[in-house]
Amino acid sequence: MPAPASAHEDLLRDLCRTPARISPKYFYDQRGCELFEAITGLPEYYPTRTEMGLLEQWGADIARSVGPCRSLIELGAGNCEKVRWLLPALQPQCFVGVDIAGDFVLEAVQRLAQDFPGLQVRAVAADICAPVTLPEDIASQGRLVFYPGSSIGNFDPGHAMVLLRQMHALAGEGGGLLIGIDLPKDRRVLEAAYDDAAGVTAAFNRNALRHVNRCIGSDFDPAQWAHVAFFNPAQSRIEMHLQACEPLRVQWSGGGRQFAQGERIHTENSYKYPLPLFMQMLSQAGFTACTTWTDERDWFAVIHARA
Ligand code: AVJ
Repeated sequence: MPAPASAHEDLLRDLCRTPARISPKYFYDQRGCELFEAITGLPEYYPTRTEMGLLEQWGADIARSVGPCRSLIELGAGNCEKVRWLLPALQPQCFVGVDIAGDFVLEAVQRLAQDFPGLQVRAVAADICAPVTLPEDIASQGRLVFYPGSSIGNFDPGHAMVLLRQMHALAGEGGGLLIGIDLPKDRRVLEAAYDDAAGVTAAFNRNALRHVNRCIGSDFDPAQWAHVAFFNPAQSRIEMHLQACEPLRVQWSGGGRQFAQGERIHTENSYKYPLPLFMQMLSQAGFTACTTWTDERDWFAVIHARA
């Protein structure tokens, strides 16, 4: 699928910067979605497992905090596995899965509809960076926006604030937000989660180059790029980069550039916000009264905030 014109321009501009960067959204082509699914099952990758445990353990409590919920709207829904833990307790009439990988999420909501008879489902193919337009038949009342997985961590704090305000508007009056955030912790735990022994995260990182090749007709050779992941304590974030193993020239339709040996392309940030700071951000975005659930190690938090 060639990227739309403006996305295409963003990508070319990002590749020509120094240091170059590729937006993390380019991870999620079909193969990237599958690799991310594999990451969520890795022994080192604790976030998904920890968050699912919280949803499973506290589902009834979460449902009480949320109250009546007509439509559950998941942003970055992917394979829609997490919401399975919420549906029995929340009992919404309708589930809307929003994801940049449109075909992937469409198949996932169809599986949900089979497993939860009576649940209406919708799939929306959209980049959640822009305000999301929902299908017209989704009532404006009784909305719960669900943004799990700590995906908010992919955006720098200023951009995260913009997105939280958009989620506040999407939830609407009387609605709410249920969001998962990964918390700061021992850097060895963090770094292992983003540089696993089996090399799945490395494959996921390199796969972005294949996706970019299809989008702009470039000739990146993933084998020439090394996976680099480390915790940046000053910014409280994991950074992922691809590092050129040798001097390279990459060509694309209408351009190209040189990369020196060791030069990096920045592919992802994953911010780890301390809980009190994130609570402040929610309140600045217009949310009130929050309930928080954390695991016994305080590694991950699920937060319900009222719009
Ligand atoms: C999907 C953004 C939450 O930051 O942990 C996993 C993506 N990157 N391993 C994360 C990811 C490398 C993930 N999010």
